[in-house]
Amino acid sequence: HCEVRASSMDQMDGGGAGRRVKVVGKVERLDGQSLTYSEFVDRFMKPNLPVVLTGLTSSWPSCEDWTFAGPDDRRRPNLPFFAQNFSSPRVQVADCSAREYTDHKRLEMSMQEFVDHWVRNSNTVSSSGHGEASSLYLKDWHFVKEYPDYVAYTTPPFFVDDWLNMYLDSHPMHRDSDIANYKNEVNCDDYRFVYIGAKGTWTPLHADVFRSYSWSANVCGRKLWLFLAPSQSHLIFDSRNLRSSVYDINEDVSEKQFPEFNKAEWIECIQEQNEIIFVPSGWYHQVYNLEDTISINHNWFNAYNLHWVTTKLQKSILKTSAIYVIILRRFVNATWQQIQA
Ligand SMILES: O=C(O)CCC(=O)C(=O)O
Ligand SMILES: [Fe+2]
Repeated sequence: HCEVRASSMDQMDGGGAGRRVKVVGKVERLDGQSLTYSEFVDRFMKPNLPVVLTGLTSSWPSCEDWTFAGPDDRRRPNLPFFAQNFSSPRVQVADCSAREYTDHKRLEMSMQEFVDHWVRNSNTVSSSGHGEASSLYLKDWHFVKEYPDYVAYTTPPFFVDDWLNMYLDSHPMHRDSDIANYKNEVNCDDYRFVYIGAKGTWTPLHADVFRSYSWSANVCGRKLWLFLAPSQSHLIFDSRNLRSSVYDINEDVSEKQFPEFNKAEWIECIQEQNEIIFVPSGWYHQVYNLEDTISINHNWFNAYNLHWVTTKLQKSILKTSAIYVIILRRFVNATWQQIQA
């Protein structure tokens, strides 16, 4: 049958006409000030459902310090402030125009280099008369860990029962300042991140690490989220290679490789400035920055999703050990043949 394909711009503008994926619902939005913790547990954390919460960031210093006032009450990233005050020598940056396996190609650069690249690109005027936004997306920046004395935000009460970060805080991995340990240290030590991306940067389809929960707050900017419930996650896997899933729901997804993809029913959300989204365990999601966006994001688990995390870890251990068995068998065979030769 013939289907009109939405361009990626339609998708990124949240436009409906000709959309390619089937969107069947929107994420609920609630005032976080009047929601109680037990309501949050009963309605979202326990049943593992997404929600957007408003009104929880008004006292965050980051919302002022990291942004400029822009038109229509929309704030814009204050990049010089980052270059001046948080001049990290190495930040992880995804190049959203380049795929590497299941993710974007990752680069490392200094904060200053990231800011310079952004400014250079926004000053370049293309034939359409608009600046070409940078395709570089600063991700997984361990901000709290790198700048512990600067209080950028306070974790909303709904997300403080966090065994993952609590555990990692009390079991520091490498505390020496040896540069060789730097990369290892920032990768292992917590799951509290800052993301900075120009309009058009995006995150490919994925479910979060160990099937943890995540929450993500827009300090400024807007994001378009597309979610798939865990009961449907089998629909986005390769029919022959169950380890491989769809990378970009907006591209021409091969029907041969992913025969059930068109059956998937997506839940959509446009997350505005200062709103916080709760991402439940095991929900696949793809995310677009509809404006230049700064977000703060934690991954965590607790009693309500521990079963998701342990099941996932058990499966990964089984898979990894199966791979080792195959490699070991090949090694033994090769060695045996060498001995016989
Ligand atoms: O904001 C993004 O680009 C991705 C965030 C995300 O995947 C998450 O918070 O789980
Ligand atoms: Fe995620």
